[in-house]
Amino acid sequence: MNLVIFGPPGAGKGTQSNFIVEKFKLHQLSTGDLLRKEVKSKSDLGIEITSIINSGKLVSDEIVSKLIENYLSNKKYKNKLIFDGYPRNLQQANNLDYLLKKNSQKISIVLNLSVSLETVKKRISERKIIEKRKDDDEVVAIKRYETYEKNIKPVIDFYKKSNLLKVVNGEGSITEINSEISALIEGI
Ligand code: B4P
Repeated sequence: MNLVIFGPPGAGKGTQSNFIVEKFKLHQLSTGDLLRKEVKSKSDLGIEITSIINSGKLVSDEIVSKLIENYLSNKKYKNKLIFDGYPRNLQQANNLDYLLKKNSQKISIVLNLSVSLETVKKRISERKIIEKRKDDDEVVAIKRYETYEKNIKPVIDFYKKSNLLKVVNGEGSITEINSEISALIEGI
């Protein structure tokens, strides 16, 4: 089973993906984490994307697509992937569809983790104290939320058409959301 989880930055995608990895023995593919790893390694790509991430904008579709394809073409992860934070816009949704077909795979469920801007601001300010991420600044967090909202609507419509979309209330406690997601996956 492959699964997509999306929601604004700070919605709890990473938190819930960790739970799904443990319970359903899948592999998490977080585009945010992969991009942050590149930044940390100070590779040419990392240097190129540092200012993009720190300003709250999206990294180019081409760069993210290359990162995704490395996983989809790897037999070790076949039908075992959680796409965390990908797709983020319609072009990425079409690209994922293309790459899945090319690698004889499909998506079984799409989880839309829905949270308000107020909740995002609160969680990101708390995380900043612990993790000290440069993009966890309130002004950047608002920009990230707006970028997300602007791009995600066509993605939601895309997955509604294929009947894969499930909206999850991301405002609850971590364990409440764990239970809701478990029930949805077990119901496939
Ligand atoms: P992301 O990686 O998506 O952002 P994130 O802030 O890590 O979000 P996540 O939802 O995983 O939050 P977490 O579980 O940590 O994006 C970062 C940047 O990368 C983007 O702005 C963009 O530039 C770039 N990017 C990523 N994907 C891209 C793509 N496909 N294309 C182009 N660019 C892309 O949860 C947040 C905090 O809340 C944690 O501290 C957690 O402990 C807490 N929390 C979680 N759930 C909670 C709950 N239910 N109650 C209370 N606290 C909770």
